[in-house]
Amino acid sequence: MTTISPILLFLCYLFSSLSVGFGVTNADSAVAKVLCDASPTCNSATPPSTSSTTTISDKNDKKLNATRDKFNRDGYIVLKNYFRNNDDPTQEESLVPLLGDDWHDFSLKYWNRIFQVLHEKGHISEPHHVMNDEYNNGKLRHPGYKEIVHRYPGRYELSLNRISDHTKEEDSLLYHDMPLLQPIIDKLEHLILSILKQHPNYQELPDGTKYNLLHSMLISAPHSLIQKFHVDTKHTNEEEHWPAHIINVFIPLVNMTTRVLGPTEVVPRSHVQTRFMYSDNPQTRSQAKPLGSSTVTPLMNVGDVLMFDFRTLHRGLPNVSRNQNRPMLVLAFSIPSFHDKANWPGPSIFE
Ligand SMILES: *[C@@H]1O[C@H](CO)[C@@H](O)[C@H](O)[C@H]1NC(C)=O
Ligand SMILES: *[C@@H]1O[C@H](CO)[C@@H](O)[C@H](O)[C@H]1NC(C)=O
Ligand SMILES: CC(=O)N[C@H]1CO[C@H](CO)[C@@H](O)[C@@H]1O
Repeated sequence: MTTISPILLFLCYLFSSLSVGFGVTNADSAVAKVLCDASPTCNSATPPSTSSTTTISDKNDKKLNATRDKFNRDGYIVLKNYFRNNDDPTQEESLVPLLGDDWHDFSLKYWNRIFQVLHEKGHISEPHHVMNDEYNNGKLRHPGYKEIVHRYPGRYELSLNRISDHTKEEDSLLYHDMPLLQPIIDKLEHLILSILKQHPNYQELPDGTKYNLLHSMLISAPHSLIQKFHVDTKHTNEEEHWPAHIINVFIPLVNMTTRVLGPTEVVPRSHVQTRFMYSDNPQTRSQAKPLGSSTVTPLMNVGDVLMFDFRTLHRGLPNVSRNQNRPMLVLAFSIPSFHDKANWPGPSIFE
């Protein structure tokens, strides 16, 4: 306890996260509590409300800040009815039909199309997904293509980003049938920016780019297997905890109110510990192990949204449905200087 002051804040954050239950003892929690009490900025407790004449924009600002702070603290957030606009019927219409009908229908059509193209191009022997070794043991070339990545047995991610040097052939991929994306982005943008702008390296580009966006569909087929807990990116700073540089936004296209459709499980607050995952030092690395701690599995309807830090441990649960694909729209927003190359390797299916 003698040399902590320069890193007080960080330790404090770390300990308060650890207290969620990565096997820390009560004594550790007591230390965390003391450290937190010693620093006024330690906990992200909501400041006491000061004004009785709050304007609407003040109120919205507070709500936004509270959401952002919760995201920072837990590494994820679930916003129920986010695309429904129940609270403010005077605002733009609900986006539920766009998601539950248009995007849902497109996801199934696109899924069939991409397997058909894989077949036409000689990459797979049948023009549709079947659960057998051909797909699950790597014949759909591991890890996949620019257009489709096989993330795990029965679990595929279909990119919707057109590659810049796209060929005429790519036009056969139904991009022209893609439903509107902009209203969904518009709805999310304010909150996403308030999170990304906290990053020390956040900088809007001279051309006005405020973030990079990758969009895709994550589709679990019947019989998909349970994934291992994983993160989607390394930390940008391994010396201390920095705010998120890239955020996953999971938007269900079907109601997922039971565990039957293989929802996503996350480990709250694990985004802090995962900084240690890639350390060369085994002892440091062991601090990254939050497995066995409590997890959450948000069950979402169309209209809800799950947002999580790419560094938060998560996994897809198995799909016990025999006849229904589970499609999700996935938007990944990052600070302008960061490009997520790691998750989209591979040549094009047209090469
Ligand atoms: C919200 O957070 C921003 C940035 O941290 C801050 O400048 C602003 O005063 C906060 N607004 C409210 C109402 O708390
Ligand atoms: C999804 O759940 C919502 C909220 O419970 C409900 O209003 C809607 O009808 C459900 N949609 C389907 C297709 O079951
Ligand atoms: C955990 C679980 O129930 N997984 C199931 C996913 O679906 C296949 C096929 O229905 C089952 O064999 C698995 O047990």
